[in-house]
Amino acid sequence: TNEQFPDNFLWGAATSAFQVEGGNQEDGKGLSVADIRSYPKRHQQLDTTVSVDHYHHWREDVQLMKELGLKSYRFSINWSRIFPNGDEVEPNQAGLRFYHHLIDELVAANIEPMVTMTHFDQPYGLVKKYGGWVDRRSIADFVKYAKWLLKEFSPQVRYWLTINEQAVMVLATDMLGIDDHLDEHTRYQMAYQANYHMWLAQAEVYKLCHDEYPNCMIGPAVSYITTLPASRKSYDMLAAKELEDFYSFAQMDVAIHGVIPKYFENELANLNIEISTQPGDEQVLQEGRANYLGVNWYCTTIVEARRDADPNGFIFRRINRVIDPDLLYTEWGWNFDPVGLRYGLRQLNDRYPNIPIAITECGWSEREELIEGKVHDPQRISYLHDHIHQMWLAIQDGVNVFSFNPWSFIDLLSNGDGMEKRYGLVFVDRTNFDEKNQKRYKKDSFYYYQKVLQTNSLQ
Ligand code: BGP
Repeated sequence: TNEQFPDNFLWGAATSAFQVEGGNQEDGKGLSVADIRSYPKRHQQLDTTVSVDHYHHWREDVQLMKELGLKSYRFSINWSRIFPNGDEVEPNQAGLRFYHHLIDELVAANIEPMVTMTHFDQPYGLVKKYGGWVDRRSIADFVKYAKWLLKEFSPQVRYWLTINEQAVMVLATDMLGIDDHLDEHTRYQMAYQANYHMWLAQAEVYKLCHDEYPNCMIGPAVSYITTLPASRKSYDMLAAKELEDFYSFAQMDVAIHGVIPKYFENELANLNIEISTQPGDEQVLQEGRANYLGVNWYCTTIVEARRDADPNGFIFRRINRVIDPDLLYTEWGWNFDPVGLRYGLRQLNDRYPNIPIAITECGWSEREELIEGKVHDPQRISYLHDHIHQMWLAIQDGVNVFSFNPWSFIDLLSNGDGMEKRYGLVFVDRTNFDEKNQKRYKKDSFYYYQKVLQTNSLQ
């Protein structure tokens, strides 16, 4: 095949801390929002005390990454390993040590670390103390944490991602530690205030990073759900655009342009939400901008306008999601629409010309079992093949994509479905719930991806 990738293309794979590590109270680690959230779901093996025990298998896992031929690895640092309650002045040395060991091992293996500062895991201590991101004090606590990470790890880590998918947390408000029993308006009021604080906190960190660590790249990891109209009718097209702008592009517009877009403010007004701000905030956003985008891309969503809806109602009440009978869907309703990736990347390049893009997540989920030591996952292989092909075409179109990280390197806890919904290239046998000695097995997709990496081309 002649679908060759650029020489220095960063072929990676992705995970996040609470989803793989386990050891959620070891070596001084405090509990995070993710840990608290996982407890009621223990029956689905969504239990961060064990996860897939990467905390004790990291050496073996890096060995597997080497064998796979990874050029980079996207993972996250567990905030409450470093600041157990979030408000300490000095970091927890044992927490820093774990990541030093991991990063040293990666660098020795020539694997470029791409590090997320927080992936759904604010220290629960901050939620108890002042309500977490909802409170303005969270900005200073995040900036302090980010400063420490940059200082400790920036010589080895050049690619930083600040906050993972804040739009997801804002909609699933319990991921911010907001009480589920509150009425919807109160929860959204709190969540969008939290969203605002996350924007300010990241702007400060972008600026700090550019000023003090000019060799680093830093940006957000955004959930980009490319949104398509169910028909060519103008009202469906507008509905699709409005949803995509509000959910995905607002996050990127703020990170890249440093201004909160008017369409976003209008939606908050539709929800009767008022954000409290302080003088100088606009300047903070303006002065702190990302210099690349981490884009989590899985599928498209197809929407139609609800023409009976209140035109001044919230965007999610102005649309219906539509299932496309021509597309394949996972059991959890995520479609297989690879051309959507090329189309989405083109849109990003139109909106943010020349901004480098890392695809920080992209993957296919299945319920899977080990059969005689093997896992056959042909659907994941064709997902990878077709998405890599469309990404290659987007690069030919002129889009600056420099890295691709399938979700996930290894089986891990899915946010809603624990170990029942698997994404990994590596299978983890967790049939025995409390089993610490979780064995790893390479799936068929591991060998497929390995070939792509060896040849630096589509296979
Ligand atoms: C993204 C998150 C990941 C991951 C993935 C799959 O939203 O950044 O943490 O879990 O989606 O989602 P799920 O776990 O719900 O299948």
